[in-house]
Amino acid sequence: MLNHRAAGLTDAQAVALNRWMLLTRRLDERLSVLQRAGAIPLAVSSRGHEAAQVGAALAFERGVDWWFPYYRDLGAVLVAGTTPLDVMLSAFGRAADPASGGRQTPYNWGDRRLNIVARSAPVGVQIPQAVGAAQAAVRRGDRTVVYCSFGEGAASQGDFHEGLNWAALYRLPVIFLCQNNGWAISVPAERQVAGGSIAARAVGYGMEGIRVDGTDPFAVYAAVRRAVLRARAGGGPALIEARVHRLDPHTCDDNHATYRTASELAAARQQDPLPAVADYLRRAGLLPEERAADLERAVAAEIDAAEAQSRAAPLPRGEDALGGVTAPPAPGHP
Ligand SMILES: Cc1ncc(C[n+]2csc(CCOP(=O)(O)OP(=O)(O)O)c2C)c(N)n1
Repeated sequence: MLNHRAAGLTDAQAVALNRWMLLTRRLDERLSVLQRAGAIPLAVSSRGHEAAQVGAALAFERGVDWWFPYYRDLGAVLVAGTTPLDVMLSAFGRAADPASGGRQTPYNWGDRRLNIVARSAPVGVQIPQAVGAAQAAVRRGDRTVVYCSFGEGAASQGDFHEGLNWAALYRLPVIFLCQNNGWAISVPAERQVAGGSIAARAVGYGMEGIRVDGTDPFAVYAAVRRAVLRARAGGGPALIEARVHRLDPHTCDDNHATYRTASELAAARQQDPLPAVADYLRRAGLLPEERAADLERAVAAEIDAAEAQSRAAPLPRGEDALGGVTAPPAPGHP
């Protein structure tokens, strides 16, 4: 693991990074339990992706930058400002859900207050949208950089190629983060990624491509931070491929034991970023055991409160069911 100071993080920032990763993991686990209990309809696990998501998201500026995350991006949207309560309100389909008022499938993150733009279900559609937002930022003359994230499966879509071409052509401030977990549901990367590397494609577009160990949050932070600073200074986009492991099935509706071997899964679990970062901080003297236990308790309490508040929150009104999901209807339209 890269030394956190070498990555440009203070001790306090490294400790905070670990807290974001833990919050992501524990919230994710709670959502899975709630789904299994029949309390919520869907769980899309981010387990194994936390280091890539949190490390990358911390390199951006809240309130200035724009976010085009994908469904597995729980860690990124938390860092962007989404609270566990917002996540639970969405999971329980409550009216106060900031993404869609409880009317969109959960995990389609969105929040106007935080510049998080809701995506729709086809994979990769957020890529040209993110490029458009970056172009708008340049035209407005503001200093926004855009976070655009997706899996390697989405990188096989036409939207990926169009988006990267346009972003490079106009040197737009957008960072493309490919979280490569080697699987698009049950299809292994070898069967749908030509050339074997997503990052290597960047050369063809004339932008920098970087491959980084997505289980090392400090290495991801350093790589993304450098790209963000360059993009903010007018240096154009970058494509960052973070190699991660998907520790869970694609979603709660999938059983990966039917297409992954026990030995592949066991090897992936050996590279779980959560214990690795906690261990790094403990050895650096930044997270003594009693503080780690306090942190677990505080995170659990935050999640308990979010769940209880969401369970008690009102559902959307039936009269609103046919209204716009992410925007009010255009004039003249119902
Ligand atoms: C255009 C399109 N094709 C297929 C699907 C069905 N689908 C949903 S998620 C997914 C896998 C995408 O894998 P990847 O982009 O690698 O991300 P991961 O889920 O592995 O994080 C697929 C095929 C879809 N939503 N949209």
